[in-house]
Amino acid sequence: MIKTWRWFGKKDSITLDMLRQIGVEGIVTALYDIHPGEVWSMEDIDELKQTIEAAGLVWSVAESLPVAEEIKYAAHARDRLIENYKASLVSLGKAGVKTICYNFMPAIDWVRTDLNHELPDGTTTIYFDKIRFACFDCKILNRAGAEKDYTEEEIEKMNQLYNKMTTADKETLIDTIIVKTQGFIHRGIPGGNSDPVAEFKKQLQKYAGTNKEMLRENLRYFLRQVVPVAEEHDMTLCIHPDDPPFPVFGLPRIVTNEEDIDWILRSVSSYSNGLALCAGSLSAGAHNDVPALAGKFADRVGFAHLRSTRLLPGGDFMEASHLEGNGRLIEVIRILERERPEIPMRVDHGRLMLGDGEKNYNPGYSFLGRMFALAQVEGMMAVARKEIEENKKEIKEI
Ligand code: DNO
Repeated sequence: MIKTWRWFGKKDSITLDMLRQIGVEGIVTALYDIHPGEVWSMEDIDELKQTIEAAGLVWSVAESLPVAEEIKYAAHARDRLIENYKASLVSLGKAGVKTICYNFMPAIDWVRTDLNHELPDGTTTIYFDKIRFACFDCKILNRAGAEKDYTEEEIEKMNQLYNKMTTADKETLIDTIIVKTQGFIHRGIPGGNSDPVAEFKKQLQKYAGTNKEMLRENLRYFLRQVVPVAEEHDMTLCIHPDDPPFPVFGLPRIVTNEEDIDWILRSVSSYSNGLALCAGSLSAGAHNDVPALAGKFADRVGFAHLRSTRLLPGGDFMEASHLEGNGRLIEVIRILERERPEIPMRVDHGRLMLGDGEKNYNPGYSFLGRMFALAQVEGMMAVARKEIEENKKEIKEI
């Protein structure tokens, strides 16, 4: 697979020159200043492409070309916004950026409750704590009916924790769940960050009455219009799984397991309707066997996110080392190196280590932590390639 790296544009303190030195081959990036729903102009795309190429690299993947919320909840404006999406796709296609990653998570992208969870070795990682999450959901957000989503035991633990939380703890939790993590990927939660909790509530309300079937239909409606454009320009649209792959905030989720992925890939049967196999997101669901998913959907995987999570008691999970955890990356890599050696892959969510913490990197997107993970993944890729070669030799000899 092609070794790519998520780079946050010229504002990123990690430079393209640094990436070339560590063996990165392709860049995964986006026009971060453009609001979801607005058209990516040819001029802006070209400028970014030239910056990347001047550093001796290529722009491999646009991640994300975000899908406007109005498309997800089927507002009147969706047709106009889908036209905008198509226009951005055409320009990306003309610029030679052929792999597009997007998600269809309502209202919120990835969710974590702690961005600096300390590990015994002194590094830190990102963490999802179910009880802390329940504090945000039931007490801070005060979502109607939220308590129904938790067991009695969980509610009791939540009350205990909430009573101990200081105002600063509550602010940090708000910042972690809906400001910081959402801020650097899609310019924050829609509506702005002046009163994030109020804005987020408004956003959730837009989905009142939208169930799983309806959300699926809204995705199909979108795909039926954009996939033909992608086909025409020889592009692959890769849907990113929901992170975490289980319901949050009472919102429907449609990219959580084998059945969901199967439904999506069949809903518009085209190689341009593909999957971003995020081993990390899928691994946070105990129901998912990630290597089995990689095997089953290999021919439709257009992009891979390589990371892994460790599932903990009580519904918590955290990022595991890339060599461990429920993502079982070595097995995933063996399959993808055999079936899809031409696709881009990137490591995702490295730990903070050796001074990364002082650098103000985006959560999950450290330099040294990700570089370390990339080295581990490269090692696994080298083993997988060697095995494939040996296997070919053996077959010839027979
Ligand atoms: C989190 C990322 C996601 C991903 C988008 C793709 O770290 O993997 O934000 O980029 O969901 O649309």
